[in-house]
Amino acid sequence: FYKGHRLGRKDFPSGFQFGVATAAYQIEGAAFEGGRGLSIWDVFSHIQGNIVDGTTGDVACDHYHLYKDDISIMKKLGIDVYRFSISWSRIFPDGSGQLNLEGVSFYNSLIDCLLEAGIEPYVTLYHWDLPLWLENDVNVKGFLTKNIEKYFTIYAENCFKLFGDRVKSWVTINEVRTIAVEGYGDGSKAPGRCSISTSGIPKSRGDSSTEPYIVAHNALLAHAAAVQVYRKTFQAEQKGRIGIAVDGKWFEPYSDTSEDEAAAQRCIEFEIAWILDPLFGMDYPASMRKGAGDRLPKFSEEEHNILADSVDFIGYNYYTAYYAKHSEAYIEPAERWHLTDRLATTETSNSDGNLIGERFGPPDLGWIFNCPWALPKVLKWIEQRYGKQQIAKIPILITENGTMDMARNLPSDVACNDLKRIEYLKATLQHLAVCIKEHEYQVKGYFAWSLLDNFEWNSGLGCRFGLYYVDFENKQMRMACLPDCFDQPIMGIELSTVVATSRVVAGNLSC
Ligand code: GBH
Repeated sequence: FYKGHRLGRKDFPSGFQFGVATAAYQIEGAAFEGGRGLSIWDVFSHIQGNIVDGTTGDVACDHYHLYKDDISIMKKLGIDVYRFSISWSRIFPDGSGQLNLEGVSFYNSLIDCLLEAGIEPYVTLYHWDLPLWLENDVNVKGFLTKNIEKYFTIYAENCFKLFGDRVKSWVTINEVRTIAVEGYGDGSKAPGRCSISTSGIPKSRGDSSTEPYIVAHNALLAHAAAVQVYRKTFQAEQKGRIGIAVDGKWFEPYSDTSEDEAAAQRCIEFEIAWILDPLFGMDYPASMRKGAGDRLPKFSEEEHNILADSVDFIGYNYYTAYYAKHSEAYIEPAERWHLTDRLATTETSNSDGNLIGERFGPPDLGWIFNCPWALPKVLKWIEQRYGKQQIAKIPILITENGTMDMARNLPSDVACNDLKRIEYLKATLQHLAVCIKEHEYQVKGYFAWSLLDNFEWNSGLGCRFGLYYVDFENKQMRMACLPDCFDQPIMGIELSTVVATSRVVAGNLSC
């Protein structure tokens, strides 16, 4: 099947949707324009040492100004759906409760243009850029208190009201796990809280042994509350669907001992099931109750019930796999809580010395080991844990998938002929096509991460994931860099396509 086969839409079920994904802070720029208020990422990215290359999202891809050009290149890609996020602080810049109409009109125009181009919008309400006023409010403290639920619900309700006539697919929160672990566990992402700074970068003090669990709990409840509002007030009339996007790596056992096999299961539970179990009507995984004890919050019966019925679909962001090795070594939990509690370390090679997957770029950089084969394993694991019947009711979408090449910060001609990444995306899609066909997994769509090279959070602008290269030194010029990644007719991109500048392709649209 793989050799010489030209992958196309025919290899996927009818109605399967292809798209690309982005997030507001990573692409929009215009951080201080259009009445936008600050978010925790504006503060975090401006603190020296937080972003590896010292860049910020102040301008990023300047999508705020170039969005029409971007819709033109999306049209060229031939995608069905576009997943983007709304910047909460563009809608509610401060605590006054006043809508920022300039922000509203930006998203109105983006949505209208997409629809005109025949592309369906998939909107993420929260992709990590919490309004600063909510982080600083002592009664809210970002996601550290349950009060975030009230504010998230108000924000979500306004988005449904403003955009729900045209937006039919909503993702509440992107990657509760990453928010919790990287924002409050190791402090590598905003708000950068952790107990002990391992990198020498000053981080705001937090308690990493408890905060990630509290934050994930509050984020789940905020998600469920927003869904309730949608269900009660909007869904019948607007006829849309609402879900969440989760992440979590796949884990293979480090060796074939039963100890390491159990360790791999625990790791999957601490990443994927942590968030999915409550959404499928279960408590947090038993392994987490055991590992974290009283530090893991409990659900009231009401909360449990609300969560159990809070998704129309599950978005899964697939990136990588690791090996898991059993370990009882005590590591100060305040520092490395997630390793200690799950009694396992993560390894990149197994006991035979085999690397889990290839890494692109310099040998010691980047967290992604390219394992296209692991995506079907995750899908199978999800189906086995939650049951075929449940999954038939709650379909899955691959809401992100992609890879970076840390050496790709190169002149555009090299950067635009990124054969390794082309192979990776193709391989992942082939694995997906085969497993959907053979096992009838209910996967309804696939979004490549990302449309453009963008502000890759703490890895900065030098870490490039785009189907389109962005020249950050030269007016954020866009260039097609994966011309053959989706063989026709999947996304309809032509081999010879090199979009010289985004300006050239703009103008196809009348919006
Ligand atoms: C996604 O997160 C995000 O949704 C998206 O915004 C982002 O651009 C994309 O990934 C690419 O990174 O080993 O310390 O470097 C995926 C979840 C976030 C989990 C980064 C691993 C790196 C940890 N991943 N994290 S580290």
